[in-house]
Amino acid sequence: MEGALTARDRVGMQDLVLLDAHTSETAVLDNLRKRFHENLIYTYIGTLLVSVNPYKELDLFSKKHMDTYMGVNFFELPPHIYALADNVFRTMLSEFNNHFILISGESGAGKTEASKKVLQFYAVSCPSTQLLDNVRDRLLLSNPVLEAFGNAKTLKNDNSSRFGKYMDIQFDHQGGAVGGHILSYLLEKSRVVHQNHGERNFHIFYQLVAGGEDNLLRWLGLERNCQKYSYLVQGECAKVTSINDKSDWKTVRNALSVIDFSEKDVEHLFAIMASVLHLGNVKFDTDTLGYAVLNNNPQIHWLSKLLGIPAQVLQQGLTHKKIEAKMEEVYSPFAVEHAVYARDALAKAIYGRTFNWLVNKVNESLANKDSSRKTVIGLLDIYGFEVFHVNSFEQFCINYCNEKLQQLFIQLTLKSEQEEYQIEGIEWEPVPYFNNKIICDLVEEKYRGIISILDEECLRPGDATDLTFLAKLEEKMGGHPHFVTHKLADQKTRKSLQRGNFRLLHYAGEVTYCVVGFLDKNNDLLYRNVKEVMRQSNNAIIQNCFPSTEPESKKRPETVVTQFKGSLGGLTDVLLCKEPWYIRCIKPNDSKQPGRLDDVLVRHQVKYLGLMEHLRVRRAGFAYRRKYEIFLERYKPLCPDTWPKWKGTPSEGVLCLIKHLGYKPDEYKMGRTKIFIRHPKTLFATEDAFEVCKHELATRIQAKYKGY
Ligand code: AD9
Ligand code: MG
Repeated sequence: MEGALTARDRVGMQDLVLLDAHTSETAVLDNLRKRFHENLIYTYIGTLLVSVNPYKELDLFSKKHMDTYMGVNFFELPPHIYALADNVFRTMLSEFNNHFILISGESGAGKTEASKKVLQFYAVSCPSTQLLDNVRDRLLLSNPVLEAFGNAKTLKNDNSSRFGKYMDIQFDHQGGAVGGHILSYLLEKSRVVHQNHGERNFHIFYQLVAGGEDNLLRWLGLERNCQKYSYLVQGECAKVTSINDKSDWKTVRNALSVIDFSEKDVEHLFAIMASVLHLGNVKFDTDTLGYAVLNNNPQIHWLSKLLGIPAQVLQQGLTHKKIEAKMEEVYSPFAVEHAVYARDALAKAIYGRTFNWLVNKVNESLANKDSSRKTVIGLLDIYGFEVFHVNSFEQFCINYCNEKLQQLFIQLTLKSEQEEYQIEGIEWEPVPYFNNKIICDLVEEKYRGIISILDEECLRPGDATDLTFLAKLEEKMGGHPHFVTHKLADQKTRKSLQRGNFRLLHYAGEVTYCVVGFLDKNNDLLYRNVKEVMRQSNNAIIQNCFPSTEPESKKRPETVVTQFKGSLGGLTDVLLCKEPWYIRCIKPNDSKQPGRLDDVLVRHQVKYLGLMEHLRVRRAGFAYRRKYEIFLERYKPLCPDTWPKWKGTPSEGVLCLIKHLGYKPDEYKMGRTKIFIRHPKTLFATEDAFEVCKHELATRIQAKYKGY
């Protein structure tokens, strides 16, 4: 019928590789838009999954959907996150190796939701026993717990991850999920004491105040009113329409029980949460000499009760600093400003350390006791790239982390893929791409990068301030193409820059950072005597978090950003020894609205997520490659007349085998050590034939032995 739209016109291609040969960014954008408006949020580029956040519940994630995608060849059904999860799972089972799924995209793009969907798929669909049901529940329920303590409402996302999370799901030989392990990365602790306008503290506080049972709140000395707590009201948005703190409280309480938190653990945990709120309300008076004093402070009473520390000791700890002079200990009083700083530092330390305790506790509960060899699928869900009106040290760390993940993606896909063709002697027209290594180096290069300069200022005694740090940056980085100072702002980005700020041209866009607080946050100092005060606590979690054995070495502890750099390096090592899979998440609009796709915003993401380059490499390249020996070993039963008599090299064997299977010349290429297959379909056909062959063999054997 003339003028009628074909299904393909309407819903676009499900794999971008199938678009016309010289695909433009506009064509990719059009395709994503068409699909988005048909509620088709998933699209492939080969085996990479692109996911556009629908900002509404879609009927795509039922048990029925899981069953549909379980065990079906990847390209047979419409793209789905379950198809990717299933593909990873089956590859792991057949090759008995380790994998990870890198989920990336900016804040609010849907990474955390995606990682939950993958986990749910494994928990529900994998073979299970009664014993494993227990593990499954714990895996699933670790999510609401960690989200309650590690996520918060920001201006970008009502449930924004404020820590990085890498989770290994461990499987046995049969594919049963038998355990898990979580690594967490740099929690944004500053949120405990300060929130920007329109943002909240971590969810758990609001859940406790809204949902905590009357007698619990009474015991904790809390009122059922967030407005009473200075740590909860700075953003002026304690209530969020998309969040039901009361019912979330019930979920979290139930989850804590399932993952082995004893009643005592729970009691101690919430005593700590309440203590943080009381601490925030501690107000200091000034004595006649101008020093901070605490007069009849009701908060001290509650802190003393909940933490099990004498009120006197707490009072002294919050208003004095211990100085060791000539074999003598002297207590020097704080000015109010200092006392407030020490109080906030303590609140952050308590929260941050309790969060780490929580992750360890969850890990104990997920630990698999059986020592036989397991394979794992890792899920990486980290805070996404973010740009606010004012960006500080926290955004600097988060965006640095995103640069590192982008670098990993580039290394594993664009770079290594093209290098492999070269090594294997496959004819190849190189695809150019932007390598963000230059930005990673700008941030982290030894002795010369921003981190080194920041640390140098943090460790320099004397007059180092945020502004001296900035001056050093300007002096040393001024000429760098991705660094902008206020002197050069107009030339490089044509946007002026205020004093006290510097701008980085990140792979995902430019971000202006305000240096105020960089030194303090990076030092993250906690006065030694405050630690000693905490050690007197009879709260078991606090005892665990402030152990008396904590080394008080004379050497300065590593700064926050250097620790973070180290842990990201460790993460890269963990990932590099596994087989990678990718989910690239896209945020359709900035207003969290369903059904709206902002072209400019999405085009920008298509660009910086490297989708075009990935598409070009995929299209020109080969979806599947395997060493000749492995390929031959798996598929030679398909050619029973030739084997086991065959004599020759593995590559000759593979040639003979694929001739037998009828591969056409443009479907494959023979490299030095591997066979490269252009389309997954070719391989899937071979896999299907292999399954049939296995089945026939099994039937024949059964028939043969029937008579016995
Ligand atoms: V951040 O970097 O942690 O700030 P994420 O993790 O990328 O960010 P998140 O997964 O939390 O974003 O998604 C943001 C919100 O979008 C969710 O709270 C949901 O309301 C919404 N969302 C995301 N994915 C889906 C989905 N598949 N279906 C429905 C979704 N809603
Ligand atoms: Mg998230």
